Amino acid sequence: MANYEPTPTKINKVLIANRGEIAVRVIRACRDLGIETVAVYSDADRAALHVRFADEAVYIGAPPPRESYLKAETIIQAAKKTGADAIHPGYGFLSEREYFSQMCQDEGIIFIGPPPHAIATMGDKQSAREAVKKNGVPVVPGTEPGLGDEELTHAAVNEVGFPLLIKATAGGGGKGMRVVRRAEDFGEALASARREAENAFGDGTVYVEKLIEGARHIEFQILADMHGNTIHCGERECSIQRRHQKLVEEAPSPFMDPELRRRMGEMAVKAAESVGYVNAGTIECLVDKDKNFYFLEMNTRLQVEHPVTELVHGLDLVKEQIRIARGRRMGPTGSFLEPKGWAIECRINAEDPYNNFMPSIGQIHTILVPTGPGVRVDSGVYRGYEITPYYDSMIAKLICFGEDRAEAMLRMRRALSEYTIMGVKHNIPFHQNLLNSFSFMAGKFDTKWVEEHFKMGTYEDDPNEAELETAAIAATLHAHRSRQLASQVVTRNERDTSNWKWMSRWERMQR
Ligand code: MV4
Repeated sequence: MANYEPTPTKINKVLIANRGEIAVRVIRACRDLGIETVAVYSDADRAALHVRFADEAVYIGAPPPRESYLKAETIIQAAKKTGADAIHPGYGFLSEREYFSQMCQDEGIIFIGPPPHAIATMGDKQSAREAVKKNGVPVVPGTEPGLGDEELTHAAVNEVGFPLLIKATAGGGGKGMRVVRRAEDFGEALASARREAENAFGDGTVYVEKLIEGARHIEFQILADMHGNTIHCGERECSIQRRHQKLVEEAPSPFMDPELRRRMGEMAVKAAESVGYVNAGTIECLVDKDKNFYFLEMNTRLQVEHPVTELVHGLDLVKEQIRIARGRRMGPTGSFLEPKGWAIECRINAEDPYNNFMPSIGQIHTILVPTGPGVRVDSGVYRGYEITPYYDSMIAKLICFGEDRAEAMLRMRRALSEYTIMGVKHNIPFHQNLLNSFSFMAGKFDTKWVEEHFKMGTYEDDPNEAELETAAIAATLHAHRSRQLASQVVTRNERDTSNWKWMSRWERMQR
C-alpha cells in the first residue's frame, strides 16, 4: 500500500524541524547513528540547547511559530542549503501537516514520518473513523460523514441518543467538542461547536458520537516499515491530564491485562494498516470500566510520551523511525512485544500548580537535575536559560523506570525531591502530591480525575490518612508564606512522607 520506494536509501544528514527537548532527543539518536544534524532556530532560540548540540544551525525567523517553525518553504530551503537529505519534524509544528510530508517528497528530501495520504486520512477524524471501521476496528457509535444540520440532528436524536458528544472533524485538543445530555439542548450546542471549529480550524464540519463516560485514555505505539511489517509496542496510560494537556503517562497501563492487550494491540495494528501507515504512530483509544474499547484517533507523529515505551520495550523509537525512513526493515520483530518493568513520565512544565497552572516565564537561575538508577531526563533547558512566552510551557520530561510500578514510583519520588529549578514557577509540587495520592497509587483514575477530584496539598482521596490533613494544611500555609517571601521560588513539598510510610500505604492498597 505504501507508495514509498522500498530500496534502502542513505541518510547522512538530518535537519530537525523543531525545537526544545524533542529536537535534542532527535539529535541524540542521530549522533548515536553517526548521522550529522542541522538545527533550525528562531530569534527566541539563539541560545537554545538544540542549537548548541547540532552540528550546524540555520536561522529561520522571528519567535512566533508562524514566522519560523511553521514556515515549510524556509525549512525546506534550509535543508537544501545544508545538504540535509532528511527532515525529522518532531511533534507539533509541521509534524502532522500533509503538505509538509508532500513537499519533502516532491523535493527529494526524506520525511522521517508517515506518507502524506496517511496524515490526511487520519487528520480528518471522520475519514479516519470510516477507514478503520472498514478494516474491522471498533469505533464509538456515531454519525456518518456528509450530513447537513437536519439529518445530523435527526441521527443524533434517533440513532445515537443521549448523552452524546459533538466533535469537530478537523478536531484535536478538545476544540469544538460539546457534551449534550438532553435533546432540547442539541441545536444550540451544534451551532456553538460549529462556530468554535470554524474559528479554530477554518472548518466547521462536526459529527456526533455517543458519550463514553468514566473512560480511560489508553494509547498503543505503532511501528510500520515499508516492507509490510506493522507491529505495536504496547500501550501507554495517559488519563492523568488537565484540559487536554497530559501531565503524567505510564507504561504499561495499570488497567491492562495480557488478554486485553492482545485484543487491543491487534485492533491498533489493523487501524494503522487501514491507511497503509509507515513509520511511528499512535492509536488513541477509550476504554470503559467494562473493558470495552474504542478507536478514537491516530496521531501520525512521534509523541511527547514515547520514552515510557522505549524503557519498557528496550528500544529507541527515533532510531527505528530513521531506519524505517531509509527503507530498512524495522529492528523489532514479531507482532508483539511484552513490556518488561514499569516506566512513568512526569511532564515538568513552567506552570504554577498553586495558581491554576498559570504559565511562568523568566530565567532559570538555578537548576539541579536528578540522575541515578532508573532516571532519565529529556530536557531542553540549562542554568541561565530564558523561558519565553512564545512556546509551550513544557521544559523537561522526567522519566523513571523500575522493575515494577512501586519501584518506578519510589524512584520518581526520589528524583522529584532532587529536582531543583529556581527562577520560574514549575509543577514539580503537583507531581509530588500526585505520587502520594491514594487514587493514583491504586491506579484508580479516569480522564476527569485530575480536574474533578485531585486537589493540591490534601490527601482527601485517602480514607486512611486523616491524620495527615493537619500537616497538609500547615504545609499549604507554609508554602503560601514562602511564596510571599520569594515569588519565583516554588517551595519543596515539606509534608512529604517517608518511603516507609509510602510503602505501608502501597501494601495496604494491594490487598
Ligand atoms: C470522547 C470522549 C468520550 N466519548 N469521545 C478528547 C479529545 C479527543 N482526543 C477525543 N476526546 C474524547 N473523546 C467519546 N465518544 C472523551 C474524550 C476526552 C478525552 C479523551 C482522551 C484524553 C482526555 C480526554 C479528556 C476529556 C475528554
